[in-house]
Amino acid sequence: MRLSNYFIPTLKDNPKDAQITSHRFMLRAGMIQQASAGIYSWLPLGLRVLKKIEQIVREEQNAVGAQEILMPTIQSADLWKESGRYDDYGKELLRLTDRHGRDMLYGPTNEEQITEIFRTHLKSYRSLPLSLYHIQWKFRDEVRPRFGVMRGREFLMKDAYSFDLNYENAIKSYNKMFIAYLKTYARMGLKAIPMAADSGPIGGDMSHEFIILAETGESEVYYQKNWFDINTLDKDIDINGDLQPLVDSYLSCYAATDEKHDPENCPLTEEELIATRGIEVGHIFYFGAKYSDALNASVAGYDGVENHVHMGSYGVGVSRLVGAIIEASHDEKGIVWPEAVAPFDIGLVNVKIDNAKCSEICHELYRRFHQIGLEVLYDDRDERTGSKLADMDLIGLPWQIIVGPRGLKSGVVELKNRKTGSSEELTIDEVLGKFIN
Ligand code: P5A
Repeated sequence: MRLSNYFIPTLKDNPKDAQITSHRFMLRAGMIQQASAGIYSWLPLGLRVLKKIEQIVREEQNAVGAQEILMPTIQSADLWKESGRYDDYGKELLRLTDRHGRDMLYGPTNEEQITEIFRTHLKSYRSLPLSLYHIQWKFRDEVRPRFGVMRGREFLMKDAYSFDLNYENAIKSYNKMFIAYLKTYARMGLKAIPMAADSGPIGGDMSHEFIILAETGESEVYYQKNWFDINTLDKDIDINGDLQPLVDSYLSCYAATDEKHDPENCPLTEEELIATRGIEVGHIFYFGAKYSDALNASVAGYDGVENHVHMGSYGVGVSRLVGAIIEASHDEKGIVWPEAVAPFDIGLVNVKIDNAKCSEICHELYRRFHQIGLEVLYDDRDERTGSKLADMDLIGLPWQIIVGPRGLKSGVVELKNRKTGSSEELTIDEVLGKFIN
């Protein structure tokens, strides 16, 4: 992509109303634009990151056998009246009336809608276990939308729903998601701690939030000091094996959100406990037959007797993750994208666009990287070098290649690693070699 005609409306100065780093950098890097309170348009650079995150989430859901569907954003209020949540959900639920006077709502979550799909089609235990998910916009009329995409009113969520015949099988489905979540966040370069949490308006008596540690997080959290030494994620977990011992080993390490943390009964000494803040990037729930009872979703069991299915639901804050990753990975100059979610792999800076040699080398590098499937953002703008380099640091692509006339005289370009800041002078072949191998 050529920066000269790519739509990245970067800002030189800090926007006044952005209180936290990720919000500031997202606005300054031209990733999003506020449409109204807590509602954002995603501009090209922001949308690229959102799509990369979405794809990682999708791959890890598929890997545990969940099947992708797409439910609508607008739902009929009737189902919510059946479940009882139409009255319970309160002012966060955006209620609408269509031209026929029918009550509708913009979905804040989809437990009712999915239960309706299930009860229409599935009647036998032979269809179980079943997990379905979608990645869809949600709306919650939050009292205090803030921190940009972190607490929006409209936000993108991956929500999965599991259906099982009994408690034992439902816990197996829960454990699969538990491990899938740890893998998902690790792929994005994040260290997420699963923490005992309150289940709130979703319900049920077992739920875990996945928390990224960050001073700017909205949640107060408590965890065992050596948590990260004890818990390392093995890449080759057999997802179809018995996951209970693994999940138990995670959960045996103390970690709780403030709703669940009880200082009186905490098993740790003051030295062993860390009290800090975190960002909730996911939340999983087991709520048994709460919705299947209310909406009468049942299957015939092995003995022919009807059972209300046991359900769980599993949320990932996809749009929140864009902000959370920036909170976890930035410096004073800008964003430092982990490679897996970076909007482009390489930023190519042409220091002097009116120098024929510089442009020729840039074009050649651009073409060769494209051939090997790497995404390059090519800064071919007629701007001062200083401001081009500052923009590249702000945008935060993992690698920068800086092509200037002085280096080319001795046949080299500069390759800079955004994360470490280290840079080396390499010939064109050497640079290509770094990425091809
Ligand atoms: C689980 C999936 C649910 O809604 N029903 C379907 C369950 N859970 S949850 O905890 O309420 O939300 C799941 C994740 O969505 C993100 N999130 C938000 N992101 C941005 N702005 C918001 N206002 C917002 N509210 C929730 C969080 O990451 C949360 O863990």
